[in-house]
Amino acid sequence: MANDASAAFDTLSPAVFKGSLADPFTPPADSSLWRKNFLLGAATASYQIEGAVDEDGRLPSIWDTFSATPGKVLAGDTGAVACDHYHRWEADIDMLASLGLEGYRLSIAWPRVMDAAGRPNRKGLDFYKRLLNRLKEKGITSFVTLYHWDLPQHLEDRGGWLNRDTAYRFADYTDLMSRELAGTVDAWATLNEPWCSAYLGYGNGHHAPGLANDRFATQAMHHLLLAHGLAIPVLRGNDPASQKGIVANIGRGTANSDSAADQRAAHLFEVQHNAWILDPLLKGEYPQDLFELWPGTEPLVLDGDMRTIAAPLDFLGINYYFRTNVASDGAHGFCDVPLEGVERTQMGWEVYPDGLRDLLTGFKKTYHNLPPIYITENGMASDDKVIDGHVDDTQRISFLKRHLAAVDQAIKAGVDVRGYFLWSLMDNFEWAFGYERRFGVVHVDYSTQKRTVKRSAELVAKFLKERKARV
Ligand code: IFM
Repeated sequence: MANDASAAFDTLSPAVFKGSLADPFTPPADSSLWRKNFLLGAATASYQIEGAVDEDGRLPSIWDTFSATPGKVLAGDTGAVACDHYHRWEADIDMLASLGLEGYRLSIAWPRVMDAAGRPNRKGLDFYKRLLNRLKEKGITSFVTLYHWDLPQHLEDRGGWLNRDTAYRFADYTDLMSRELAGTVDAWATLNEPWCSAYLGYGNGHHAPGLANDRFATQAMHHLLLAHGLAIPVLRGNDPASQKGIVANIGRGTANSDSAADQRAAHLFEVQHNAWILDPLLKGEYPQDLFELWPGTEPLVLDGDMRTIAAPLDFLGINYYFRTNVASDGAHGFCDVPLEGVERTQMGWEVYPDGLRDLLTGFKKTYHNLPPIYITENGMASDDKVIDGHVDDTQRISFLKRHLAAVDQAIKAGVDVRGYFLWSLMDNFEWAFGYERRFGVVHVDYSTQKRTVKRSAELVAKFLKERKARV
C-alpha cells in the first residue's frame, strides 16, 4: 500500500490546482466512490445550526448555559440564532437535494422534544417529523443522532453524565423518539463522539458543562456508553427496519522518534482517543493501558454493564479530522510535539489523510467483529470569503479529495466502508470557537442568513450527477 493516501489521486497542493484544472475533485475511474451504493452525504448537528433556543417549549441545554458564561466561547458567541435552521429548514433541505447529496446526518435536540418530567413536547417533535418526512419525499437517506452534546440543563443540574440515572433518562428519550419517528429514519446513532462529551466536557472543561477532572471523564464516559447500550435494544424494539449504531471520533497518534518511550506514547495516545471507546463497544472491556495513563481513574462499573455496552451494532460511525505527533512526557503519558512545515487548516489541525486509512485498516485487524463503517464526519475549517458571489475553497477541495482517496484505499484493503458524510453541510456554530471557524461546504452569512454554495459543494454535486448518469 502506498504510504501517502494522496497517491491514489494526483497529489495536488491547493496552490497547484487553484483555478488550473477543469475538475480537481472527480475521483479516478477505479475508485470505490463510483459505486452507486457508496452513500455520499453531509452532516450537521442541532445546537450548531437550529437556533430558536427559546421557541416552542424548548428547554435550556448545557450549551446554552456554557456559551452564556463569559470566556467559554470565542467572541462570546452562542447558538441562540446559529443558522436559523429551525425556521429555514425547508430551504436548507431543498439546497441539500439540489446538490444531489444522497444522505443527511442530523441530530435531535433532546431539550426540544421532552419536558423535564419526561413528557413529549409535541411542537418540538413535529419539527423533526416534518423534516424527516421531507427527506423521505426527496429520497435522501437519513442518519439521525440522538445525542450530539445538547444535554437538557435540568439533567446536568442533577449531575449530568456523572449521574448514572442520566443513562436511564437517555433510554426513555430514545424510546420516545423511536416510537414517534419509526419508519422515517434510515439509521439511528445513539451518541456523537462520546470522547468529546466525556473528555472535553468533564475531563478538561473545554466544552459544556466545563468540568475538569480525569476521574470525572472516565465516569462520564462509562455512563455515556451505558446510555448507548441501553438505547440499542430500545431502538431494535421500536424501529426494527432501521440501522443502529454509534459515532466515534478517532485520532491518529504518531511517535516523534523511534525510541521505545515515544512509541509507547503514540500507543497511549490512541488508547486514550480510540480504544477507550471502541474496546468497550467491540470487546466489552476498557483498555487497561488507559488507567496506566490516568492512574486511579477506574470508573464504577456495575455487574452486567459491559455486556450492555457491547450490544451488537449494525454500523460504526467514524469521524476523522487530523493526526497528533507525540512524545513521551517523561512520566506515564504523552505530550504533543507539533510538526513544523506541515499543511494545517483554520483550526490548526494537520491535514493527514493517511491517518484515516491507517486507523481503519488497523481497526479491522484489532476488532474481529468490526461492523460496517460510515465516515459520519470529515472536513475542514477555512476562513472562506464570498467574492463576487463565489467561494473558492481550494484547500477544502484538495482535503476532501485526499481523504476520499484514503477511504478508497481502506476499502481496497478490505475495510467495509459504506458511505461518507461531509462535515458540514453549512458553516455553523463551532462550539468553543463560535462562528469564526467555517467547516461548511455552503457558506453562511450570519448577518443575513444568506447561503452561498462553495466551489467544493459544486464539485461534489457535479461528481454525484455524473455518477448518477452512469449506467
Ligand atoms: O463541529 C464538530 C462536530 O460537532 C463534531 N465533530 C467535529 C466537528 C468539527 O470540530
